Amino acid sequence: MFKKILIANRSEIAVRVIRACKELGIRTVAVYSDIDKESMHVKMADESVCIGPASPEQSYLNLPAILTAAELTDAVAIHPGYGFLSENTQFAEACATSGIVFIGPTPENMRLGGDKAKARQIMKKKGVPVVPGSDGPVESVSAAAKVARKIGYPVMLKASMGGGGRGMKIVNAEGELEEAFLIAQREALTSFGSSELYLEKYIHGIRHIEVQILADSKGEVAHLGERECSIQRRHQKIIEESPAVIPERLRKKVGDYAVKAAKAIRYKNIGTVEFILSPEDEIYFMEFNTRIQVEHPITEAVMGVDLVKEQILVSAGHPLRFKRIYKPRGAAIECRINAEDPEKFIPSPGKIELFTLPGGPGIRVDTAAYAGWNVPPQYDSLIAKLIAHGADRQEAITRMRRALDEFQIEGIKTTIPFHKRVLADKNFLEGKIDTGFIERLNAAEPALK
Ligand code: MV4
Repeated sequence: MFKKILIANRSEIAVRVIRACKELGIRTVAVYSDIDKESMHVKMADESVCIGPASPEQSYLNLPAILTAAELTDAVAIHPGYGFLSENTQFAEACATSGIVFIGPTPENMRLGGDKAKARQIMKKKGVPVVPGSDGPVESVSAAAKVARKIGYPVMLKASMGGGGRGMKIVNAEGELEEAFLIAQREALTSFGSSELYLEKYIHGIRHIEVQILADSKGEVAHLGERECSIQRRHQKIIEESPAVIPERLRKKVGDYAVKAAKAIRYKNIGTVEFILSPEDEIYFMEFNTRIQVEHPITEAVMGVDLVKEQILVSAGHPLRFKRIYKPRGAAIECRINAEDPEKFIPSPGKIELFTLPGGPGIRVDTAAYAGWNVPPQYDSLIAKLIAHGADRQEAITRMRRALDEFQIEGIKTTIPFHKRVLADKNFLEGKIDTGFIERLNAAEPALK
């Protein structure tokens, strides 16, 4: 087993990884920026190294500084968490060059995770369903027009190197195509460093369903059920739940597709296969997420597995454990508590004056925040993840509402009031959700005063 791991991240996910390391008897190294000196992840790690000023580019994205910190402390592996360098192929390759294990998939897996047009093309060839559209990238307006005419409008232009909802454009008719294509190309080039686009039929009223996968270095693949992530706002997930509220027939299908997708690209380590579910109950592959995700705790609750621990074990070459005993138990929901205005969703950094955590049966809070701590404006506004687990969806929701009432945060604004609104909504309670849910909620019932 690894003797020492460096965690190339901050906040709750750094704390989460340190906890897994402690249980495995692995020493930990925290890295931190100037303003994160008093952070919980720094206090919890065995050692810590300052890697630069507050700006992410100069600290948590500072590849040479992080590799130097690993070398100075004799860390034999690096866990990247999520965000920051977690999906950076160059970083994974640089780790390998320095003889350090990158705790994550192979560089090839990561490259394919970044190249959505290529991933789509491979999945189609391997028999994993994709939305009707182009076979790989579309090189020109005329090539796009040809595909669009065949599949019919509306279509969606997507940046090959985009993803997570960034760099997408809906085109309603051929008359709009040329202008949209040129704008999308230009935006893709500035945002992702590549102007390459691909095209898909646009499907309205979809749900976002993703499947957790875990694969060992021998290529054994297990799936750990699905998560419903449709409650999102401008591609930022806000509430996730597991299992998804779908018929058993679809649950089986999406799990099988995910394993097939992972095997087709010889996927290693932890990952997520993202699908969309159409109103007609068609499942389509969307993309690979080649990291541990924010919402992993709901899968942990339902499957009774420590995913970070399992991830570290497979990274160290261990075979998959309990391959046949991943059995779902009950239901879990996660609310992302952000330091944001709950009506306008604009960041609300500052000093936390009071921080009283909820507790009791079925409640988990992943956080690195505490009373007296300053939420810095430089980073993501996620300050806590509240996870409720129950015997069924109804109990998980009831527990979540109870825990949201217990959670007391003062000094900054948080999204807790917004979560309370969603969890009291009739459609949400009936499981009638899709990616348009929050927009409809705000239109029907403008934010409470
Ligand atoms: C789509 C789609 C509809 N049709 N593709 C957004 C995240 C990225 N992984 C895939 N996304 C979508 N792709 C086709 N062909 C709808 C989404 C989508 C979405 C689109 C608009 C507004 C909110 C959305 C939320 C999730 C997914």
